[in-house]
Amino acid sequence: MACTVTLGSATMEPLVGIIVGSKSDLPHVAECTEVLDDFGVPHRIAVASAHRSPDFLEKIVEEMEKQVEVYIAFAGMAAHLPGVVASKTVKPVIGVPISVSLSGLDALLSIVQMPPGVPVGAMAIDGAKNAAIFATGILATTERGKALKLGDKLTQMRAKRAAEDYAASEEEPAPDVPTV
Ligand code: C2R
Repeated sequence: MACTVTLGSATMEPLVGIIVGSKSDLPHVAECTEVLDDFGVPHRIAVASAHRSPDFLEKIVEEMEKQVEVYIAFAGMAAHLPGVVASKTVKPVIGVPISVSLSGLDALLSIVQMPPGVPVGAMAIDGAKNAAIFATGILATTERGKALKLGDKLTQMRAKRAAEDYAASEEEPAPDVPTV
C-alpha cells in the first residue's frame, strides 16, 4: 500500500515509512495518516510482522531505506516490530503500542524497554496522532521538511489549539493564529 502526496504538479516520494504488525492494527494507522495528510507529509504503509513475515519485513525496510527519513511502527501484544525495524536502520523509529491485550501495557513495555544502542521513540498506548506529530517535528529540520514548511505548520497547529482553549474559556483576547 503506497501513498504519495501530490503538491502542485510534483508527486513526492514518501518521507515517513509506516509499518504495522497486522492488518487488525490499520484503524490506528488511519488516525496517524489523517494527521500526516493534514500536514502534507507523504507516507508509505506496509503490513509486515517481525514474527510472522520477517523476510517480507526485511524487504520492506530495505525499500523504505531509500525513500523515507523516519519510520513509525505500530504493534500490539509482544510488540517487537518497532525494535526490529530500529535494528535495521539508523534513522529514527517511532513505536506505537496498540492496546490489544493487557490494556496495551505488554506492547508499551516491549517498545519502551529497548537495550542501549537501539532506541525506539515510544509513544503512549494507542498514541497514533502524536506519532504523526512527532514524525513531522523530526522532518521539520530536514531540507524537504523545510520546503514543506512543516515547522510553521506545527506552530500554527499549536496556536490554533491554544486559541480554542481561550475561546472555550471566553477569555479575551484570543491569541493570533499564524497562517502558513
Ligand atoms: P492479529 O490481529 O493479526 O492476530 O495480530 C500485531 O501488531 C497485532 O496488534 C495481533 C497483534 O499482533 C501484533 N504483532 C506483533 C508483531 N507482529 C504482529 N506485535 C511483531 O512482529 O512484533
